[in-house]
Amino acid sequence: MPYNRTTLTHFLLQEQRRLGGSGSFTGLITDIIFACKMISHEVNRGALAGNLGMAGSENVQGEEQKKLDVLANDIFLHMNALGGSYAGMASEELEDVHAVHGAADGKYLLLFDPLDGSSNIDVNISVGSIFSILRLPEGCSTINEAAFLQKGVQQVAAGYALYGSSTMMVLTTGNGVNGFTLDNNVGMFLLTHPNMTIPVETKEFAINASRSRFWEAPVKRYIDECQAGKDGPRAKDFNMRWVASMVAEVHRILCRGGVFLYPADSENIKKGGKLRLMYEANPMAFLVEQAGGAATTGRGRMLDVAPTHLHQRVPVVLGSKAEVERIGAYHAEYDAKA
Ligand code: AHM
Ligand code: MG
Repeated sequence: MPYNRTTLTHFLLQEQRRLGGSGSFTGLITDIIFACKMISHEVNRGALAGNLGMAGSENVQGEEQKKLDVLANDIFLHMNALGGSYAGMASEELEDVHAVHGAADGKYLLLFDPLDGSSNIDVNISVGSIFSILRLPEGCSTINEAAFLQKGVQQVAAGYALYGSSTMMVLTTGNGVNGFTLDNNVGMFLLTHPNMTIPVETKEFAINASRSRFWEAPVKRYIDECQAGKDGPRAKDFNMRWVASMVAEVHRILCRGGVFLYPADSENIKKGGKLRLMYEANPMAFLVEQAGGAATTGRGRMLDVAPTHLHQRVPVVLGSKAEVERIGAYHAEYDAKA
């Protein structure tokens, strides 16, 4: 067993020393680590613990909640209130923001999707937790929605836990991206994927092709060109993946490149898109940029989107830089002609 590896806690302490500041990444991340270990355990026990199936309730988005959605949300809320770093939290599963009682000194805000990709829970396919950390705005004394409405560029840290064939925590504090694998025997995340970097070029795309009849022309053009392979304008064959778990898709892209699209289409545009800006798109965009990739809405950098509401949805295009830029150019060409 490789006990010469760096633990996530030691990695955070090193980062803190390197930055020389008084900010405590360890304090901010420690409770997230606990929460994700607990969720990993519950996901892993699955049917044995009676964790599969529906909870019989709906979240703010009108989506039916799974038992594990509710359990993961409760774990995140409980664990992250304990350390006192967070003055407030917001979750995909909660309509309103959650003020942390007794955390008057909390200087940060935590946003999370406690269990993303939950359509995969009952069929034992990878799911994950996504989190984004913001500073509590200067002088803010009331924890309300306005306090959370900050652009993605203002994130202090972001990451995800992937509950896959192994459990991993992938994290950025604005200084690259590092991946840690949970060693269940000792209950610690160990550094296994230092300096994760997305290759600039790729031959792999991910999109829910069942929605192709709703796509806008630039998205259709991009996918058609990929599918035309060697004989088409790209002059190379592309492969396709769709896990329907954004965490798993982003993890694959961080490991071997690729591009992921959940674009606005003629159906989902009524809601602004499918994925949520504050606790899905922004943290993933921060990670992807820190790994040398790019993340946009198709029409502008994701991290520059000015949020208007907590559960706002956005179109998402992220991954290998050259592909994301190409998709952006196709949108710009199309818009210029419109
Ligand atoms: P969720 O937060 O309700 O699980 O929804 C988000 C998920 C993403 O992980 C994934 O990319 C997408 O929804 C899959 O959507 P679809 O069911 O259209 O394939
Ligand atoms: Mg989600």
